[in-house]
Amino acid sequence: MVKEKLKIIKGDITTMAVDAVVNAANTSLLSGGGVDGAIHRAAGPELLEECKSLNGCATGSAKLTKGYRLPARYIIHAVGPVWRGGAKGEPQLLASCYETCLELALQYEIKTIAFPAISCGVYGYPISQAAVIAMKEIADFLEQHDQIEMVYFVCFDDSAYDAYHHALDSLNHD
Ligand code: AR6
Repeated sequence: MVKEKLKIIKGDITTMAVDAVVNAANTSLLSGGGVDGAIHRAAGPELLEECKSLNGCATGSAKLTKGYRLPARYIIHAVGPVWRGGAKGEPQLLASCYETCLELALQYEIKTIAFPAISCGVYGYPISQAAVIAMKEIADFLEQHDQIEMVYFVCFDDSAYDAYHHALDSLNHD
């Protein structure tokens, strides 16, 4: 029952006591605004030190660090695409972000993971379209791998919360 493992909540991802929280980072991995800034502030300066050693990250991919002062054990830094109208590979790149995060989760024996709406802030990806991609990628992955027990979609605003519920309702999974 994949749908039972998908939880949409409102809140601040930095407070989530899960095995891993996902960050919406940029290719430098050296922190920025939005959820990235919030995660770096909450995790403390050691996080930036580890990020400096990673040599950045390609768009559509992700890299893992420790969680430092966060309740979460790990942080998976994912780099989503900047929205340029939708015909520049944005859907594939966004899907690839989610997939890479989930592959890393498998590798690090992560059972609970929380995602923000990657690319839906500064990067301008329309939340209704991004939510469908996120839900589908995650549901398909959970169908194939039963290690992950719970996935949280952490929404900072009502539009994300509504978009995820809509995407969940239209999912072709139990
Ligand atoms: N908890 C959960 N969600 C949050 C939080 C939070 N504490 N703060 C913001 N959001 P954004 P992007 C939501 O802009 O679009 C950074 O500067 C926010 O409402 O953080 O992928 C990076 O360094 C939105 O729905 O990420 C990159 O340069 C979502 O998180 C760039 O922004 C993502 O918004 C990445 O842009």
